Amino acid sequence: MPLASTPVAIAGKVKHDQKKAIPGVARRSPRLVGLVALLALVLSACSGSGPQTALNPEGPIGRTIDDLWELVFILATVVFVIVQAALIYAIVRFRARKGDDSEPVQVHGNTRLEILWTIIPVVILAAIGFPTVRGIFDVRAIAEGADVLQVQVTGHQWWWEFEYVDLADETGRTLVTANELYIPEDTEVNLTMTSADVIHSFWVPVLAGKRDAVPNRVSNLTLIADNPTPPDAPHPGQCAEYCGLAHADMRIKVHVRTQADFDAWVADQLTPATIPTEGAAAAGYEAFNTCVACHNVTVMGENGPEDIGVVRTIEVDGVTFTSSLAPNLTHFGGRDTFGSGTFENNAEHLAQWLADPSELKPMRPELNDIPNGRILGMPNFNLSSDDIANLIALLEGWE
Ligand code: HEC
Ligand SMILES: [Cu+2]
Repeated sequence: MPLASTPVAIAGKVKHDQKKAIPGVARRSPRLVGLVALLALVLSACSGSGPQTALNPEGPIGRTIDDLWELVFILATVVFVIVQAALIYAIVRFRARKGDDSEPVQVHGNTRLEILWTIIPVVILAAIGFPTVRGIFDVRAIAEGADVLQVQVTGHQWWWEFEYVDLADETGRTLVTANELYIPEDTEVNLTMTSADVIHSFWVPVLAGKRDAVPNRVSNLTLIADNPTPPDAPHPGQCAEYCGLAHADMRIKVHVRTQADFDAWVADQLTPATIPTEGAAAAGYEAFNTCVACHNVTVMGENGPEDIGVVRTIEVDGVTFTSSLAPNLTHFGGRDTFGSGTFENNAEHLAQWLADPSELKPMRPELNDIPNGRILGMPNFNLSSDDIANLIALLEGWE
């Protein structure tokens, strides 16, 4: 907003003062001034660095889409310039002159012209149409094969759940995480998606186009990333289908890693959390009793890994999706962000979250319907400041 409002403010000022201060152009053509102001407003949208852009693709699928856009843009620009030049030439060259009322040459029914201006658009549309159709097939192809990383995605109001269905520990527990997706570089990743509630849309512009995640349906999207991302700069994305109150805060971070780093991340994620035995974290673990009504955590129990909390699934078109009530917190401390990629994961934000979640991210927990698996946000549990501090110690320790 601040970017966009500046040129308008300046333009407004010019308009008010123009009668006294600026003779010439501004007085004679206030419309021209308006037009320049509008252009400045539109162009100001192009300034600054927007990492969430489809114009700097970071993988072959994003590039296919960007190449198509560029082709259309170049052709459209050429057509625009030629048509405008011809138009301006005709206006100037054939304008009515004083004392000359002779009828111009009439070209109606000129077969050669008719054929020419039919063939030229056909060629232009074919030049756009063929690569577009091929691009649609390329982008829609579902990645298959043993080398493909399979990730199941469940969209929730207002966060994303990821399950790496082929990556499991020795007990068969699969890797489940939320909002921050890790993928290896240069690898085909097949997202198999659905939604637990309303229609969402998975969109990470530098990697691929948008694809809806629809309740009771399965959809697929392929991601391929060229290079690892810096630790503090994952590829940003967000839900691209309006899905209610916190739609704007339903973001995605995609961390791309080398294969070795990815394998290390997987091994770490498949390690259960430890049950703290002393200090603030141990007290936090007591308070955590309330939390497992919705959240799941895999801890190392006496007889090996066990879940505190409930693992919920839904079946869609023969595919079983993990569909939890709330994000898995087993490795919460290792996430950079929370609240679906919206808040930096630090003690200050966590304290705010635990004190009043809806104050930080607008949600509707009063509509929660846990028995039917429908959740519209995390309630305020009126936790004491001691409980909050202890829970923070617990969660930040679960890296
Ligand atoms: C009624 C269900 C419910 C209960 C009980 C619950 N939460 Fe949540 N919690 C949620 C939901 C839903 C979200 C996801 C909100 C979002 O981002 O849209 C969430 C998100 C979180 C997150 C952020 C996770 C992330 O990666 O984005 C943390 C941390 C968290 N809860 C901690 C707790 C703690 C600690 C307790 C216990 C005091 C608790 N929650 C109890 C529903 C619940
Ligand atoms: Cu959404």
